[in-house]
Amino acid sequence: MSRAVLSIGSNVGDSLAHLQSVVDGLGDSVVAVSAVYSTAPWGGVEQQDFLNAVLVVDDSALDGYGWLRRGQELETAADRVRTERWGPRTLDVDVVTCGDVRSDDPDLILPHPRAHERAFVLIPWLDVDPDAVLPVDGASTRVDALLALLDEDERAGVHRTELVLNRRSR
Ligand code: PH2
Ligand code: MG
Ligand code: MG
Repeated sequence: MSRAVLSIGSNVGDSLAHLQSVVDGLGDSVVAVSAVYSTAPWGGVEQQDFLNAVLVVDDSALDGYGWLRRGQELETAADRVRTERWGPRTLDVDVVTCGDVRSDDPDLILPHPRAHERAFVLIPWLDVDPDAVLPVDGASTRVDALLALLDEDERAGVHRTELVLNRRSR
């Protein structure tokens, strides 16, 4: 079994459709889908707000690299162009955690090294797993506690929307 937490985001084109393409593309592997959030851009690049969501996914055939590859395939299918770091994008699929795997491979650092700083990851994650835990600097920490440590400004930039990602019936 390989259960992973994915953060998905978009701020170019039909962002809801791009997020939905991930849910559709991962099909039966999708275990849980958060609400969709409108989020202020993180990282200092002036750009449009994002739509963000978090998925819990499970597939015994995929390890962390497998999830990374599936995410990159979905980004390519959404015509993702790699330009500016932390800049605008049609679709971003990031592996936040993959079970208890820790990796310092620059191509796939696990857990995601900046997830704990990002309200746009932590808030939707709590939707799908209110007891979620994230190792930070080697110490397992509750995600709700990490969220409470963030600046109020960071949390205030994340707004739940009425938009919904649909899991197709099986
Ligand atoms: N992704 C980035 C950079 N900044 N900001 C928000 N709000 N949401 C994102 O998904 C995001 C971002 C690069 O991956
Ligand atoms: Mg990202
Ligand atoms: Mg990414």
